[in-house]
Amino acid sequence: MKTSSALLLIPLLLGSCQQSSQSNVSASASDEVISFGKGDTMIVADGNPIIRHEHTGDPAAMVYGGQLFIYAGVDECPAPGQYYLMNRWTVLSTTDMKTFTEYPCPLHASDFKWSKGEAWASQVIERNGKFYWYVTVENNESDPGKCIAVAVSDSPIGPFTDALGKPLIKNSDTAQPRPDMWWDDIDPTVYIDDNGQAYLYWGNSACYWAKLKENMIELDGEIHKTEFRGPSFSYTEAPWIHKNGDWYYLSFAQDFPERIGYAMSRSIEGPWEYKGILNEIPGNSNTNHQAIVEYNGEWYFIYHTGALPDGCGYRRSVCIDRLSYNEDGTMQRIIMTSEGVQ
Ligand code: FUB
Repeated sequence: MKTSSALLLIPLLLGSCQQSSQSNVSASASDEVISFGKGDTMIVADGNPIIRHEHTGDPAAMVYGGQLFIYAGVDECPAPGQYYLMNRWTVLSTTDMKTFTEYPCPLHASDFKWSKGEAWASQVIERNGKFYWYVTVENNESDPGKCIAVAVSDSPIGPFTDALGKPLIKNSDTAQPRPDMWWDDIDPTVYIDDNGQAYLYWGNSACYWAKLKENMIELDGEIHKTEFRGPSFSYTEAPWIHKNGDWYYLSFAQDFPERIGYAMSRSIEGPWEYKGILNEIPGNSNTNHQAIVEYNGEWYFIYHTGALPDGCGYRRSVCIDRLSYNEDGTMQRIIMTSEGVQ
């Protein structure tokens, strides 16, 4: 157990595991908070970064069972190294945005036995009582390069198991913009539209999308490349889809070092109109990776920085700040704070 003025870590002995097949995806203050199992650690965050006992990057978020879940990759590169060393993902939940329960490791890159590991960016979504975790891993020599895999669980905290035994998307599935680009099939984001159709967006250098079948583990039709309208910009990676009112939002990392830009549309299939910068280059990190989520009536922007004392673009830390909209639906620039959202 570790205690500091900046962060309190408490080993947890929560109640017994209570699985649920409830399929609601949004929570209000009155929603019952469901316990899914024992946590390892309770974190009392004192501002940003919210997690300080390990390095975490590429956050994704999901509201389920009355709480907000955060999924992130764990950066294990020892200082002063400057390379990605990511073997596993972690999951935490909160009901007050200040105390976070971290659970036993729900998924390792090595759980995809056919892969060469590397736990890059990911996102979890619930459908029909099952939880689908779309992740980036390194494929084997059969189709070398980064690829997208999917794991499944009956619980938002796992354990998750490989759902397919092979990639959902592999490097050779996307020959554009360049067939030799081994790193373009990364950073999946998933969204279920109001009519029940599920969509997967992903990609570095190009933003790809495809429909998913009801079973969530097969593509439904061809792979498309997103064309953006409006001012020109340089799309990099890290797409995230969310909706507010009648507007769909596609946010992503642009440029390098990365800022977060975004586009808006009346349809999840576009056309997407580029709207400008949402978040600046984060402190001490060349990458920027966001999740945008509404929880208990407030909107949150969850991202990473290199803000810990030994931090950098390969030892990142998850942070949370508020997100606000303008009257016309555009989003106000994020103000990154050290105080956080408490
Ligand atoms: O964490 C590895 C890679 O860095 C992610 O896949 C990108 O989004 C960037 O954050």
